Amino acid sequence: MERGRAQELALSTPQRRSPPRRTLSYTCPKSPEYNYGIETIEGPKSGAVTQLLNGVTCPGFYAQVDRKYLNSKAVSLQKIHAMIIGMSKLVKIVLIILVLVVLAAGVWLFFIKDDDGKGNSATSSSTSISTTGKSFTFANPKKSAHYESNAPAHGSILAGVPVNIVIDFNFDLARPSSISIVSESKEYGVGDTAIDQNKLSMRRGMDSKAPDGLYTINYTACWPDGSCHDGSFQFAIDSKQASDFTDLRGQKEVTIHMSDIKFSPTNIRINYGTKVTWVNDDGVDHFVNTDSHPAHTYLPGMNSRSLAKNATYAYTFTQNGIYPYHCSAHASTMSGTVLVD
Ligand SMILES: [Cu+2]
Repeated sequence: MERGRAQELALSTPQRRSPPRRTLSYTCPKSPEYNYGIETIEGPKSGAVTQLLNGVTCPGFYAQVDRKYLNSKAVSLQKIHAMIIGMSKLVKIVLIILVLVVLAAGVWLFFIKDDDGKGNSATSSSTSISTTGKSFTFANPKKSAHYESNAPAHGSILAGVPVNIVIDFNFDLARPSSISIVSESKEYGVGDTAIDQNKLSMRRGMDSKAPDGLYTINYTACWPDGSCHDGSFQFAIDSKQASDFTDLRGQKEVTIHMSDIKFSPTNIRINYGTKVTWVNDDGVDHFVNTDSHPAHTYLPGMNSRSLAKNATYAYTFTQNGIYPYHCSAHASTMSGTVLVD
């Protein structure tokens, strides 16, 4: 330490006691020959500025030390420290609880927001009314990991029994993935669940004599690493809706026009073995694509190529059931249904 100008002060953290104490190590600048050594002062308070030590005064120095002490960050922290130490136990507990409540609220808000984003809440439902006035209440679907779409669509009310249930994913499926089709505790799935060749869809046939009602599809999707995830969705069958379909039964061949961005007639009823031909009357290209969109997996063999103006496409129906389809170029507005019985 350089004598004469040394004004070093080492402030050590006070021990846990009240009032706080400080320890100062200093040298009097005006009388460098006197090293006062270490002195402990009760404080901080400005009243301590002029002290007599060993009978020698060091005017101004105490005031300087005291000001530095009061203005320093160390003092600010010390004040907070002292305040906390000085608090009653009850106040401390209340403060801790307050901090925990704020943290918990933050976490809760974060996860609620996350759930909304996924639309994956199982707590709400929606009600739909069929064309015959029958009402069905559908629970919110539960989407498994890697889920993309399914056919028939969740919440749809069908005029006939689906020929199969298809669920699409964005990851390779593996055994033992499975689909269950249940109405009023009875299983209507037929045969084993099959994984498509591209491994992105799985399907299961359905009992063609399944009655009207609400159906719940519970599925387990498994991946090559052996892990599995569950999901579910619902649809309903109200066969009386078939009376609203254009009845083309008794004809071996029928025609559907693609006109003004619509399938016309939109919903048709035909017999088993009938050949349906679609004709594009519009200036824009159309498609015949089975649901869902854009997977088109309900009945891949029924999907057409792109159909330009005046192009035609034909498909012969050889299985009873309902066939929901759409044009993938106008998926949101251009759809139709074929009912075979
Ligand atoms: Cu189209």
